[in-house]
Amino acid sequence: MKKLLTIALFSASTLLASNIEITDAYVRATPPGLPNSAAFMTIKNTTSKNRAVVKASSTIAKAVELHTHDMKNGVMKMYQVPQIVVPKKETVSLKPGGYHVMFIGLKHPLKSGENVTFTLKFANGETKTITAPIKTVMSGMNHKNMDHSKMHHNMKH
Ligand SMILES: [Cu+2]
Repeated sequence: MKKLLTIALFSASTLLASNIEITDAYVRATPPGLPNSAAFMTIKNTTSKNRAVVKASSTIAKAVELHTHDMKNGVMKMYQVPQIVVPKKETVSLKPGGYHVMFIGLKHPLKSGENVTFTLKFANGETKTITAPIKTVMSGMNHKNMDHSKMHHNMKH
């Protein structure tokens, strides 16, 4: 456990050194049998050049892809994108319903409280290895519970 923490701290300091800062990274926990998951994070580009994530990789899944969501004919669809651009001096958020790093064909279920390590590759050849915690993200919420006051109430528990 101590070794893991050291590695996490080391990679955090490495991230700061290169003017691309990755924060708030987490990976969605999966119930047994669900073969896919996704990672979300904030990517800040403090340089004066546009940067782009062009590839993601990890040993936890058979394939790792860069994805986004978009409305098509009134339906939210998820699809692969060739890159995620982080414009100079800007921040891009990878979040549910938007850009995400998709893990396809997980080798085992992702349990809340554990970590996932994955690597992002940028267009300039730079790579970032991130160790992110696995978190339970509310999903598949029953439509009957979409009333906001009820939702708020449910979230307190
Ligand atoms: Cu996806």
